[in-house]
Amino acid sequence: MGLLTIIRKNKAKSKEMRVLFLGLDNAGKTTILKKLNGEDISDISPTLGFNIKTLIRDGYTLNIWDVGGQRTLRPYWRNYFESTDAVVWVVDSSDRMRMDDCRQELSGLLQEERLAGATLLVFANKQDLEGSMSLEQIRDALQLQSIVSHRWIVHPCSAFTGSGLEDGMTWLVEEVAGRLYWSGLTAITAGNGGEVTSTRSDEDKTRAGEQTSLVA
Ligand SMILES: Nc1nc2c(ncn2[C@@H]2O[C@H](COP(=O)(O)OP(=O)(O)OP(=O)(O)O)[C@@H](O)[C@H]2O)c(=O)[nH]1
Ligand SMILES: [Mg+2]
Repeated sequence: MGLLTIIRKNKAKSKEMRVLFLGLDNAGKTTILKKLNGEDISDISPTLGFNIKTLIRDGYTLNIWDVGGQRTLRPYWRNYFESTDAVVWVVDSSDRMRMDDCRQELSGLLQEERLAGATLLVFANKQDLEGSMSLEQIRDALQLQSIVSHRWIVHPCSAFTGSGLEDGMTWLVEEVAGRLYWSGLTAITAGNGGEVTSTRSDEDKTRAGEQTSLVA
């Protein structure tokens, strides 16, 4: 029995996934996680270390690490890379000024060897804010289409309204499960491009007045 088969069998038994929530400070990582967990989101402070949350989705246990994104804390991100199945990169879609910083940090992250196999979900958060960047603008600003090393998706959401959160996580779980547990059935090749989806609420769509679905 090959090593990969043994790893898959063990993973299949536990049905666990390790997910890392990263992104610049103020992006909304902690708020998203609290919203997903049904907690109060009215009083959230910047994360100075990390939070761990366990969510159950589609029969899988997601062990989620939410690490503070302030510049001085970013060098510590690497302490959390080991055995990561998926990275959720959270973006403040209204923070145009720091989009280039955001691109650089993501680009550096994707070069990490220990994250080589990880699936990437980009959450374009704060879509409830007037003037937030569209999915296409975020895809272009972060140069997502040049990513060939990871399977990725960019997904709109709002931690405030909750829109898009569950859809994004559903994609993530299916994607990781397909790769880790059912790879014999689902052929997913690293580097085969990504997708831009839009599942914004009708209200958001109306406000944005733009296209609602795009596949790259
Ligand atoms: N309007 C709006 N504000 C949001 C949303 N999500 C988060 N925020 C606000 O953005 C601020 C930062 O949210 P956090 O969840 O602390 O951000 P973070 O990414 O965890 O930040 P660090 O812990 O510093 O890395 C808070 O004031 C939140 O209330 C959203 O979807 N819409
Ligand atoms: Mg936080």
